[in-house]
Amino acid sequence: MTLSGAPAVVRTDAVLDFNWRQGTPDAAIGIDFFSVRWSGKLKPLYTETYQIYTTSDDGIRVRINGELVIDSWMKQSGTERTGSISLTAGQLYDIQVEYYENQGDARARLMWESPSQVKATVPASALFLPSAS
Ligand SMILES: [Ca+2]
Repeated sequence: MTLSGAPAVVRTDAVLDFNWRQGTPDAAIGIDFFSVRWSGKLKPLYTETYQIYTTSDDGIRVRINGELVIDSWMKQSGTERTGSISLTAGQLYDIQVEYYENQGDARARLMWESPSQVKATVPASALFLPSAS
C-alpha cells in the first residue's frame, strides 16, 4: 500500500486492462499485497471534458498532470470509480495510476469517455511512454 522499496518488476503495458483474479501480474510477485505504479503520457483526441473511470480490486488512484482525478485508495472488490478533467486535443499529459491489491481477487482497468467518444478502455494509441514529447 505504500509503494515503497525497489520495484520487483519493471515493464511496459500497452493498456491498463487487467483481471488477475486470484493470480499475479508476474511470477516474481506474490498473489496478495502487491502494488503497481504506471507512469506515462496521455494524448486525448478532443478538446473536451473527459470522464475517467477505473474498475479496481482493490485500491486505485489516477493523477493527470498532477491532478488527483480518482482517489480510491481502499480495500474494495471490483468497484467502478469516476472523475472528470478538461483536456486539450493532441496535448501530452502526464498520467500516473497507482494500484494495490490486498487479498483475494485482483483487477485494474482504466477507461475514459467524452461527449465525442463512448466509454472504453483507454487505448494504446492514446498512451505513451513517460519520455514521450
Ligand atoms: Ca483484492
